Amino acid sequence: MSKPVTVAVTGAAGQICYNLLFRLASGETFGDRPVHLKLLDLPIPAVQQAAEGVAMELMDCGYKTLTGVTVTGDPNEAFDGVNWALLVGAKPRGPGMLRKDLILENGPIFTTQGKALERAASDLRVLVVGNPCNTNALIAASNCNGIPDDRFTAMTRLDQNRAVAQLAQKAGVTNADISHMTIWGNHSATQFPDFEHARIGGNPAAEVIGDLEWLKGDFIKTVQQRGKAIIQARGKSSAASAANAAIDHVKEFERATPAGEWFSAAVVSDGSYGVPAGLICSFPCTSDGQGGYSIVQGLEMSDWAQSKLDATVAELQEERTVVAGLLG
Ligand code: NAX
Repeated sequence: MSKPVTVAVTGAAGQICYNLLFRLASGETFGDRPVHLKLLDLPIPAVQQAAEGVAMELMDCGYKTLTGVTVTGDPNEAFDGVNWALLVGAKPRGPGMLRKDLILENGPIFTTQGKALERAASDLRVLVVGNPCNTNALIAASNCNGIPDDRFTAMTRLDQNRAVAQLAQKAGVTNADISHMTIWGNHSATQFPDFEHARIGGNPAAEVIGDLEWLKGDFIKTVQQRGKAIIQARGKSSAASAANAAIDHVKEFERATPAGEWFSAAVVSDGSYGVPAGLICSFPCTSDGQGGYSIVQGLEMSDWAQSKLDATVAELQEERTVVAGLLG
C-alpha cells in the first residue's frame, strides 16, 4: 500500500483552490497514494460554509485516492501532522494599493501560519502561492522553529509555464519542444525569464528564434506583465493556470528530476549566483524525489543577464527590509 499523504491547503474557499483541490485529490499529483486534505480558510461563518461546499464537491467526485477532507478556520488544526502545506490564501492587492502595503497587509498571515507549521510532520514541504509569495515564504520559514528553511518554497512555476508558451508560440513549435526555462528572482514584474539558457528542440532558444530584440524586449515584458494582462482580460486574477502551476511545482518536488533537466522554483538561497543567503529567490532546481533538491550550479550568466538578476534580487532585499519586524 502506498504511503498516505496529508496536504493542508489555505484559501480553500478561493478561486485558485477551486481549481487546485480536485487535482490534489484525484491521483494526478500523488499517484495512488491515499490523500487526506485539510482545508483552511478564515474563521468567518460564510467563508467556512463556502469551504464546506467545496469539501462536499470533493466528496462527490468519489476519488478512490481521497480518504478524507477536514475543513477548519484554525491553522493549528489545519497543519497538524501535514506532509505538504500549500499556502494559497492571502488578500488580493486592492485598487491603488502599493506593493509595500500588500506586503505589510499579508505578512502577518504568514507569521501565524509559520508558527502553526511547527505542528506539521517532520518531512513537511511548503509551497507559498499567496502574494508576495517569495517574501511570505521567508516570513513563514523564519517563524517556524524546528523545520529547516529549505522546506519552504514559493511559486514561480506559473511564470515558467508562461515563458515556455511564449517561446513556443514565437518559434512555431509545441510547448514540449521547450526546455531549461529558468525564472530567476522574485515572482513580480522584476522577475528575469532567462532565455539565454532556454532550449528549443535542444538548441539555444536565441539561435532558433533569431530575434534578440524580441527576446530582450517583448518576451520578457509579456511574461513579467502576464498576471496583469489576465486581470485586464478576465476581470479576475489567474486561477486555473495558477492552480495548474502549483500542481506542476508539487509534482517536480515529488519526483526525481530526469538527468540534464531542471525546473524553476523559489527556494532559500545558499549564496548561489551571488544571491544573498537566506532570501527566497527563484532558481533553476533539480529534485532527488526523496525530499531533497539542489540549485543547478555553474550556469554562465552574461553581464546583461547578471544585471537582470541583480535587479530582481535588489527588490527581494527591499521586501526583506520592509518585513524585518515580522521575521522570527
Ligand atoms: P481569492 O481571493 O479567490 O481567495 C483567497 C482565499 O484566501 C479566500 O477564500 C480568503 O478568505 C482566504 N484567506 C485570506 N486570508 C486567509 C488566511 N489568513 N488564512 C486562510 N485563508 C485566508 O484569491 P485567489 O485567486 O485564490 O488567489 C490567492 C493568492 O494567490 C493571492 O494572494 C494571489 O495574489 C496569489 N497568486 C499567486 C500566483 C503565483 O504565481 N505565485 C499567481 C496567481 C495568484 O495571483
